[in-house]
Amino acid sequence: MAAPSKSSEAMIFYDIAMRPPIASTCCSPNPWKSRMALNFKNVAYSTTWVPFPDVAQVRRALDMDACRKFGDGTNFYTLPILIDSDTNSKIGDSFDIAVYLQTKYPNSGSGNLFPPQKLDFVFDQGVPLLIPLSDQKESGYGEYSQFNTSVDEAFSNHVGLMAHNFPFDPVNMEASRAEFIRRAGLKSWDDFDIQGEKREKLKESLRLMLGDLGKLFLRDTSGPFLLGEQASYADLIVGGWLRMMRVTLPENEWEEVRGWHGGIFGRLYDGLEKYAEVK
Ligand SMILES: N[C@@H](CCC(=O)N[C@@H](CS)C(=O)NCC(=O)O)C(=O)O
Repeated sequence: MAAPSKSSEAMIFYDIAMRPPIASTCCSPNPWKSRMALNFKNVAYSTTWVPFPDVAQVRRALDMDACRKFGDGTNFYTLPILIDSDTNSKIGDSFDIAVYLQTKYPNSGSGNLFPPQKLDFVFDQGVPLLIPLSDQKESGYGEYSQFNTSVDEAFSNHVGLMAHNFPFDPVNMEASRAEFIRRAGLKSWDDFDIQGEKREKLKESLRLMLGDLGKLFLRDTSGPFLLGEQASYADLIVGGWLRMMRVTLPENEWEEVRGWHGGIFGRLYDGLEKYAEVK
């Protein structure tokens, strides 16, 4: 693996802090995509952990525009952000971060994040999302960008299974929950607790969606990744959501998910462990 250059040590990666121990509770899918991309490229960086209620303020203080909007059109300030003082770059979207890393470090670490491949996963059975996704931008990696949007949409349609278990830090739990309640237009935190028949239905929908997504992983079964033994950013995109599910689903359900469809997603999760170090 290529050794990180001295200048790259200046990179700072911003993620959302959950309750201690942070390294095992962090569960935001988009920051996870970037963490795995940084580790894939084997570049040096440090993480700045931002308390959930401070995300907007931190992003604005860095003089960065929002890359996402709420349903009512107001700005939704998000992480991850990557700051590279070496090139005077501030990047505030996980897909842009992956493209930036690929451009700056084309051959480092595990190699190309964007090897050519067909990523024809379409998710079209969902309901409109409570918070719309970011618009896609021209990146030169259209197939990956489309896949990122489809995967985000597919998993976002199932966050109802995960929200109630969000591991907020006790120091800001009340404010964090209040913000979730406000966004969802609900009355209390208990309203996020989906149980019984409604939960089983949503779980079945998740299982079917993963079955469709899993078909792409059956084209090359020589390894856990879409291209067999060679990981790419597409695997990291799915892996970010697997990380969220591992932390926020009840343990027995996470074990079920790992085993669905012949264990495709359990194997993917395990295969990505080598890029999952929290630094
Ligand atoms: N398109 C953006 C979306 C980023 C995003 O939605 N980040 C979420 C975490 S996964 C966030 O920062 N949420 C802050 C909040 O909910 O207040 C990206 O890929 O970076």
